[in-house]
Amino acid sequence: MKQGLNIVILGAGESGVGAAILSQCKGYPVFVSDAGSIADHYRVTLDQYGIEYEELGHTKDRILQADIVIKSPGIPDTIDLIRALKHQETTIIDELEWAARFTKAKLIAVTGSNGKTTTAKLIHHLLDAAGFDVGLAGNIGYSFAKQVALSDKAYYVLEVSSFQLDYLQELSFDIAVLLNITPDHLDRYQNKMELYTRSKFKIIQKKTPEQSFIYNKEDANILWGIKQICQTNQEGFYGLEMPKPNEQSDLFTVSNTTFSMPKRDLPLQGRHNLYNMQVAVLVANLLGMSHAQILKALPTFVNETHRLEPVIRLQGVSYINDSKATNVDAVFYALEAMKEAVVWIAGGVDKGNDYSLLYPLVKEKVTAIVCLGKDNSKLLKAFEDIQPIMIEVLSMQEAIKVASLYAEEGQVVLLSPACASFDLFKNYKDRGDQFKHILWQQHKAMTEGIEVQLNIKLENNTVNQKTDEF
Ligand code: UMA
Repeated sequence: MKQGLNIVILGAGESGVGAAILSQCKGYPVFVSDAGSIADHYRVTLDQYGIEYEELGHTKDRILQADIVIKSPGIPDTIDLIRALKHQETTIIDELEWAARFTKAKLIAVTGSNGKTTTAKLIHHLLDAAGFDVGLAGNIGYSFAKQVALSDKAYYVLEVSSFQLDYLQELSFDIAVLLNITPDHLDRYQNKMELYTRSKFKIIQKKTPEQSFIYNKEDANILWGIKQICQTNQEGFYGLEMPKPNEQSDLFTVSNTTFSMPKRDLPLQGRHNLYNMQVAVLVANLLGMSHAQILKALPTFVNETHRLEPVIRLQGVSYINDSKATNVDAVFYALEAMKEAVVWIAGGVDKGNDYSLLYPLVKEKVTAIVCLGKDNSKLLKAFEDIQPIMIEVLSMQEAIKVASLYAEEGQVVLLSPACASFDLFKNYKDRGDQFKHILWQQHKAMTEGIEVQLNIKLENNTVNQKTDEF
């Protein structure tokens, strides 16, 4: 064991257990503390590695002895223990920062309010298809620390949430991507966009001139951040822009590169995805992938479920699962992408949403709103003047039943909640899976002879079931 560095890990979920394995493998004495009960599979792992831990409470005295505390991202800053650690100036870092100390890999970090998972996966897919030794980690899949400990790679694509960014200190990324900044998680940032924006900008706080920064050059919050927060010159900055809504060209092009390909060969639809694909191509280009390699790899990308996922057509009505849309901006792009009239299933736990951005699209496209949440008061108030048909429900079963009553042939039922899910569901995946499962049961129950298109992929992902988007 290495002497002299007393490491305490707070939280024994994916992040904490990964950090504990890495610390143990590198010879550091480590103690894991969890306020709740530790999930069985994580407890087994801690036992296997002989890592000391406690659960059902944090022993404050012991934790305050730590030289370094590695804090799981889901633990709020406001708990007493974190306040006490900060008060005595104990170093608190995120698992990403800890893991990065033990790898020589090139790091590509992707953050933003929307599109991070898709973009991180796109970049990973392009590099992987071209034969790079590349891992995908961060706010997705197995923790970065665990991968560094057990199967280190030459490159990592890291999806990075603002909770993870909050505790970055020295870490910088070879390529940092800031996709967009729109209101999200404001409950964690005292309802202040400035604090949330500052958190996002930590992604380049230690950037060197050789490192690259890709950002949306039309995003007002990002432009504010570049002006107010960036201290240094703008070497290695690459601004991209979202294609315009009326953009007619059949060609997909990426500025800062000479890459182009026919839009019909692209794997994803929607303006927001054109932007995400531009970012991924630019990253691949910066890392030396040839146009021929990108041309070959991009069309074979398969997106995750729960993102504008067409599920089924029943009696002429199309059902679309966009359960991952847990903020207003994501719903904006979902509604924008709809060509037909929409019965919109929304609601859940509001994260400080300002729904006014959606008013024009709701006026234009939405024929009824099904409010699926325990407390729908904010949603009801926001839309009462523009949509007279609003029905409150308390289960997915009811939501589908009501939506199908209001949806007419040729229309769409869109589950795109703009809210977190944990009032009625385990997480957004559970919410989307229930939507798909009920539709599938309905289809089975229906008599033969009705035209049905099926596309159901139920997930069975035991690792990192997102607790939710907060
Ligand atoms: N806990 C304490 N003390 C507390 C509060 C919680 O010990 O005061 C314990 C809980 O009992 C639990 C553990 O902390 O056992 C959970 O920690 P966590 O919530 O940080 O969850 P992890 O399993 O470690 O997963 C975290 C990220 N979770 C969050 O940010 C909420 C995962 O992102 C990430 O993939 C993982 O680290 C990787 O290392 C998930 C997520 O939902 C997918 N992210 C949010 C989002 O996408 O919107 C930000």
